[in-house]
Amino acid sequence: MLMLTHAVTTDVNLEFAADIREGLTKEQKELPSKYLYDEVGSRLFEVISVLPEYGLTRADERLLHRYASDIVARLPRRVAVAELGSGTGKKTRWILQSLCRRQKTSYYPIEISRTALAMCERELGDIDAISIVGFEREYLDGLLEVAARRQRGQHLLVLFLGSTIGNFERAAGVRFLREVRRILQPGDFLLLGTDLEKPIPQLIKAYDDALGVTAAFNMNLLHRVNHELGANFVLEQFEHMAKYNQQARSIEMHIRSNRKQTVTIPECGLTVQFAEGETIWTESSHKYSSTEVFQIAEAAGFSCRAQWIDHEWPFAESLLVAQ
Ligand code: AVI
Repeated sequence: MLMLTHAVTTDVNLEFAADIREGLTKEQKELPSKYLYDEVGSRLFEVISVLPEYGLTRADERLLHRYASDIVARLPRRVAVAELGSGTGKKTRWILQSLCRRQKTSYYPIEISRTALAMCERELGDIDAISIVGFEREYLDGLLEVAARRQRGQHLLVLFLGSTIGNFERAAGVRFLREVRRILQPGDFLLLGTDLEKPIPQLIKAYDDALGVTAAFNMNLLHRVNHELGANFVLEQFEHMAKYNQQARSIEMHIRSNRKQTVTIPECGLTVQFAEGETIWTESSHKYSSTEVFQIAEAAGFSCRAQWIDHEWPFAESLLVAQ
């Protein structure tokens, strides 16, 4: 069964304009990374995930493929699956197949990207004994709706894969997991994927690849602002930049102005001045140590039942249980 629950229509453009205005009037200009994922951005991210320099997605998939039955064996009998940010759903197949072999399974992908949600439903719709209901929602709103559909005695397994947690500031990541915990019941599970620390040059290459796909992914934000908010960013006058932040243990993506210039964004009623070399910070990707995940879990009201680590591209899959 395939069903898609669309977002309650809010004026998406108004919210986009307000967020862009807020971000570009800060001292360190910034644009929220969630806006990287329009249709073009979602497709570019798919390409990033197969680049030789970017091992994160392959590591995540390797672990899920290799240990799916191990993970499923640790879950209670009656369990429904919700996924926060399903992407195309490709990496979720192994767990769902393993679960569906032992029971009929409801799968609820929660995604703000309609493109990704549609891709996910196409990708996984062929699994026997699965029912898919997609939610085009922010993560917590979607999870609340999924929890409201929970049947008596049914547990939830929440998947938060691909190290999306890394795109939150560290403290905000814990706060987010606490919110997830608040929606869950004791004994529910969270499978959390986290990218682990690795040498800085390797990280720089992963976020500034030779083909320029990550650069296009990042610059697409300016293209989007031009297209949707009538701005006049000249893309050639900006460039993609990846840098490591030692203190935050994160790799940051920025868009750097290569000259002094002025940009107007009519839909935001905004004129923005850029100095030469000034940047717009568009994303942070935090890297973790495997033991740090236990602490984060505990701080958020979970405890870690099991952890699987990929050593080819250090990455951890941690199965957390709500306390
Ligand atoms: C989705 N997220 C975990 C990716 C990451 O690695 O932080 C997004 C990304 N940005 C650039 N490349 C990939």
